[in-house]
Amino acid sequence: MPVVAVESARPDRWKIRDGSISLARPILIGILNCTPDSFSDGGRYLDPSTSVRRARVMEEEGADVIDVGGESTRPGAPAVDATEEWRRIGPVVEVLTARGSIVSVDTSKTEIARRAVGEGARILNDVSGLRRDPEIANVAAESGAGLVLVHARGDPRTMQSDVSYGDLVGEVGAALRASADEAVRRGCEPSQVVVDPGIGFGKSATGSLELVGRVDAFAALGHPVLVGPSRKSFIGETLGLPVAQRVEGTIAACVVAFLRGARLFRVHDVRAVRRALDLAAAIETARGD
Ligand code: HH2
Repeated sequence: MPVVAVESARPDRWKIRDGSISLARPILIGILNCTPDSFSDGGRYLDPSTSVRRARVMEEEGADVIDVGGESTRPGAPAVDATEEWRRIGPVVEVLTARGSIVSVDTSKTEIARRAVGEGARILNDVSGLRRDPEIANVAAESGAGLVLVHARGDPRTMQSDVSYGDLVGEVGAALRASADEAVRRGCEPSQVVVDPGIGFGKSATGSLELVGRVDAFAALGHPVLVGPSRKSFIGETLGLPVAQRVEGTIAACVVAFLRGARLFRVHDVRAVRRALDLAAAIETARGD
């Protein structure tokens, strides 16, 4: 099914809780996984004081937002209950919001979303795109939080068991359109909603490459587009490199996505991606785009 543009204008701001973020320059979202089992940084930021230090470093390197997560979504990751998820992220969210960071919380649970906005989180990042717990959209609507809706097929335990699609870009675009419509139906303003094609979430390596190259199709939906290629396995499979050596691949994916219309980038290697995207943006400006 073709992706149909319903709003032609490219949004230049993203409405989040208590304000908005200008999309005039690329927005970097630094990844803070307070998990024992995340695929590239699992176990490194379990201690709240270490997490807060890591967040500060990412902000100094150019992160605009810190995305805090307490449940790994790597393929095959075990589920975590809400009590454990909050135990991992609650103290970190509390300290980061108190010191003025823009905090996003990476969760698919309404209960965690509610507690997070109660502690001052300004963005909710739902990797299930409202399929797991659609009331997250009600929490965004009530609080004014920005809402990132990610395309994923299946859940982390099953998502890599079937990565074949008839028309990958069309199916992902249609699903994102449906998720965004559901958010609006539950009271969100369209300007709160960001869409994300879900690189690696139920996608083959080739599929992930295709999604990065076709970001323009998702930008045509009329919501800002976020991409999360950071250190993911499609880079490893394409270049034959382990997780620790995927920074150049991450940069290439972010720059290509930027040129196709992505405006938000969820990454581990903030300094390197910041420099690359700022240069790409300067080139686009010099071209007059
Ligand atoms: N990818 C991951 C987690 N959250 N959120 C958005 N919006 N987009 C993504 O692509 C995305 C995401 C998975 O990566 P990571 O956090 O590095 O690993 P893990 O899930 O193992 O914690």
